[in-house]
Amino acid sequence: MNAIIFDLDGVLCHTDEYHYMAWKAIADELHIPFNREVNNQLRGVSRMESLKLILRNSPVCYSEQEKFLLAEKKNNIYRELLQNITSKDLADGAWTVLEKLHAVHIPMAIGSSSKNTPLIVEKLGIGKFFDAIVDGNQISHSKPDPEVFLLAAEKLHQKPSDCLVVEDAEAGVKAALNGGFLVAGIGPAKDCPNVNYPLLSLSELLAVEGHPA
Ligand code: B16
Ligand code: MG
Repeated sequence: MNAIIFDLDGVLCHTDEYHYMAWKAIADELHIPFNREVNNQLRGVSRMESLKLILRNSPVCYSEQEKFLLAEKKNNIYRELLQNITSKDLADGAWTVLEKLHAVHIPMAIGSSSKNTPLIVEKLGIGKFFDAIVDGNQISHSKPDPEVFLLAAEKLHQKPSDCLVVEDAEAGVKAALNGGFLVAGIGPAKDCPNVNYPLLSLSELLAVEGHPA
């Protein structure tokens, strides 16, 4: 393994909780049942795909224009919640792990479905650790398509089989496996089928086999 590609929401930070709060506000307004279990199915899935999954539980048929406005409304609530995040909102151990891997010159990238990645990275102050950042603004196919990770590997000048993807979502694990990457699963993705490294914490990355840190 030569390089590491990190998912963002749910791996490096817990903005997944803010996604939940924003979608819950929209679902409540539309009287659609929504809970953390449904929210977990949205991990790693693009904004519009997430909305489609939520609207499956509604008897109402929404036009494309209405769906666009609902997604925009959700994003405005989400971005409002993001305004106050700082490096304190990083996942446990994330800063130390990034600092240590950076110090030993492991090429690192972010591979996220989120179009809000630039704002989140800036608020967390972690941009300096990464050689490449690929997000929802640069891709046409969302996870489980491997596009986001393939582009990240290309930017790192690495073959997929030489990169380890760190993911918290089933869609993300599938994307990585579909692209021929090694995968470390954390949180809900720890128990996904075919994960190469189930992680209880990010710091376990420092002990991954073939890793020079
Ligand atoms: P946005 P990741 C994903 O980020 C989130 O897990 C998912 O819940 C969200 O719908 C998606 O980004 C799109 O986010 O609305 O900000 O563009 O886990 O791939 O880093
Ligand atoms: Mg994620």
